[in-house]
Amino acid sequence: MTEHAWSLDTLAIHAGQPPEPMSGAVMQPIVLASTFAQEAPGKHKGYEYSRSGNPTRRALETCLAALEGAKHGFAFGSGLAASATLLHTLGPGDHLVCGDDVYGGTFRLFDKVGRPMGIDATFVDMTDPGRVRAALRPTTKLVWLETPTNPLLKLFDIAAVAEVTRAAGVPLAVDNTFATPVLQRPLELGATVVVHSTTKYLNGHSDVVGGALLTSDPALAERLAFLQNAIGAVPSPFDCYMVLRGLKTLGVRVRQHVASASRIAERLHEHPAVLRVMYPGLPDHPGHAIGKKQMRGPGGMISCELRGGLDAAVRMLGRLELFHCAESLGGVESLAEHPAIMTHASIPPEQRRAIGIGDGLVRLSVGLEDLEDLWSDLARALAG
Ligand code: P1T
Repeated sequence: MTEHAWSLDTLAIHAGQPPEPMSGAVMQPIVLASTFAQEAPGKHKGYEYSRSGNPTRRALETCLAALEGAKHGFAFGSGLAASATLLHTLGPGDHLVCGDDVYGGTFRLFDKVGRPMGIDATFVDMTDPGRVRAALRPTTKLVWLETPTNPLLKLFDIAAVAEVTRAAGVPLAVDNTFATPVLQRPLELGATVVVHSTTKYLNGHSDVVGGALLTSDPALAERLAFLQNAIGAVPSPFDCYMVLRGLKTLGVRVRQHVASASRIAERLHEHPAVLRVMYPGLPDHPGHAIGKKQMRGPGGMISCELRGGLDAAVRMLGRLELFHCAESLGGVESLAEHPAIMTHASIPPEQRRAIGIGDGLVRLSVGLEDLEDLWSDLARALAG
């Protein structure tokens, strides 16, 4: 197959998924086998043991790599399993630089797991790439960013940060979970490796926890292949199948998430109960111009600060009927959550406040329900 010539919507349906040779089945078989018969010791058909490699996982890894324009893909049992495996490319005495606004679990991984391993981390606001340069040390082995960030929806200029990391010879990891490859392709902008929580938009139906790493760097790919097998944080074949199934509609889903979120963000912006709306599609967003440059749409996530602070946020979340109050994002159903109490509780309160995660902050994952139904739910919850 000449997959490289196809557009993303086509790759999402076909990449890594030729019809099954025996029956012609057009959907990938779920190969549950934990082990594979060998003709003679060491003489096998490419699979030995399902932790090391599995045909259903291989199909997913090939498809995800194609979507990100990567040569190599690695799937994991969760987004954090992918991140933890990447963290293991560093060792005691090494240092990493991370964006100041990341998923709470990513902060916790670097702060509470990496530091005891002897890996120091510096968190910096990367809206000025000069701060990344200033934070680099001779021992820096990884620069990590999310854009758009979770939960503040800040945008960092991937190409500008990549220029800094390339000059220093340090790999750049970009967590592309919020944007998806439909809206942003970090490897084309100079990133070394893309990180995903496939739990979110890629699977898209809130029924799988998974993760992935995608890279075209041969040395990093070799190390990741070793670590994926040696650490063993791999996904089940069934979960791989589920993500492959979800991926087939990724393009249409993400375009609709963007269309609905854009309208809701505009309306929230005008709402008297809302102090501030964080959405890259709004012209007053500080990263609006960067978004136009590096993204094909501002995404389906919106954060907003309510005038009434914590009480107003908790009241609003309690009044919503269609939006579920729940962690996670990127599914067909709309979700709302309170970052300070829920997804970012693992960040110390003073640090949360310092970066702008206030007690009145509410994060919305705008789903695929009817736009007017969603708006009437939000308007009712914000009223009074
Ligand atoms: O939950 P898991 O599949 O392990 O993925 C972790 C992760 C990594 N990167 C980003 C940007 C994320 O948002 C997450 C998980 N986030 C949530 C559960 C959340 O509600 O924000």
